[in-house]
Amino acid sequence: MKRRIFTALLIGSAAGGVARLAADTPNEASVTASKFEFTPDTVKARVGQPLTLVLTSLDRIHGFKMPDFAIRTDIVPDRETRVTITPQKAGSFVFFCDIFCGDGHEEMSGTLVVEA
Ligand SMILES: [Cu+2]
Repeated sequence: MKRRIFTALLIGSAAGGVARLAADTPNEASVTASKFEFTPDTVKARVGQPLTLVLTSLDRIHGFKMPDFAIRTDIVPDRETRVTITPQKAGSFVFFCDIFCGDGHEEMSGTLVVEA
């Protein structure tokens, strides 16, 4: 019985979260790093809408660099690294791994697609 009430509360607060999205609670996009790719390698965002990238690694430390947003961080295994951006213009912006992680490192990149 107690469990049911708890579940109802959870759903209630989740619905509240959705309502707040329209205001300024960041949307979230999960991106997983592994040798030698980001999954997904395309992330969508909207102009003026905050987006939190939730970065995780499956194997080793990778880097995450997105020069157009002046962002760089490590992505450490077994840890979530969260970065919030608010794009100010539409376009395609590259992100890539900037920690040498092996033979395919140079190919390890992705694109943030910002729509108006
Ligand atoms: Cu790398």
